Amino acid sequence: DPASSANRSGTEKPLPLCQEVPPGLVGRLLIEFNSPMSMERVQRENPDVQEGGKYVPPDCQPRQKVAILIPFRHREHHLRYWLHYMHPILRRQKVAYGIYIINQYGEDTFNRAKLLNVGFLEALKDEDDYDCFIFSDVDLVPMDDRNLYRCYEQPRHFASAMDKFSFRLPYAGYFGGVSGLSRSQFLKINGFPNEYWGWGGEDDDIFNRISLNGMKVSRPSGHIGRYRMIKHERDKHNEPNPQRFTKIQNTKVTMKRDGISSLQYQLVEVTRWPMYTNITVDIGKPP
Ligand code: UDH
Ligand code: NGS
Repeated sequence: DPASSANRSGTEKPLPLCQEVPPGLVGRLLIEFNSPMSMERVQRENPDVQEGGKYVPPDCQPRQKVAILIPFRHREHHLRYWLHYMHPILRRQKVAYGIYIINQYGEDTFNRAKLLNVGFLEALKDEDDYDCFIFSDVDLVPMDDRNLYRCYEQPRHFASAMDKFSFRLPYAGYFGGVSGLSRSQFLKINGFPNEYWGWGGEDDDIFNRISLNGMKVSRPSGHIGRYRMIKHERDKHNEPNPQRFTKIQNTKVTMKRDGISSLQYQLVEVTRWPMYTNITVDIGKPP
């Protein structure tokens, strides 16, 4: 029971609520991707992470339970860096969490937002009491642990200052990279669009959904919201989607029918690895 701890006489005493601002944060971090990383090392350095990549603070009662969802295909070397940096950061941030890799089955066109919709439902199937869902690209690591991975009064955009954009927002409505919505915020916007196949625009559609439903994106300051991205070439089967510009003009109409309410997929396999849960899913292909 995470809410209590055994004392010496064998009776249980309740744990205090975790502090709003965790006391063990270190602030600015050195993040680099030069030397190769092994999963053995990640496991050795994170012995307190439970099977499936789950963690509960041992010394206080967490305020939120967070599912972290990563859209994924063929990025194993990025995942090792991500886990290496993120498990210690999340531990210091004092939330209960689970890491879910949503792995697209087959070689058809990639669909980031649809994978994230699958992640939302599958995480809740795994543990029905997640309060908060954080959607992270596998190649993005925060440079400051004061950027707290939890949910806020308004939908959160965490990656407000990425290195590839010279540590600034590329445009005011940018919602890509790392974002987070509470369960009710996510359901209010009917989840994410399923119909963006290939690269681009799905994050803008999500931003539109948030605004059209009367919410306002919140962000950490540029000083705290800094990120390093692992440099990489464009993936195969994730070419820029030529329909993305017209699609983002129509969010107001499409969000009602296209979203978590219309999601269809075939689960292929769920595997609980020591550092994460892998969900392989067949999401089909573009019409
Ligand atoms: N992703 C995968 N596998 C893929 C495609 C995407 O895992 O084949 C996931 C991954 O989590 C990634 C995220 O989807 O971080 C976003 O996709 P992306 O990294 O391709 O998007 P980004 O905008 O890069 O980062 C686009 C290509 C840039 C080419 C630059 C060449 N110098
Ligand atoms: C916009 C894309 C977004 C993308 C952002 C940053 O133009 O999906 O650029 O792209 N929107 C459209 O294409 C409609 S990046 O510099 O990371 O390649 O996230």
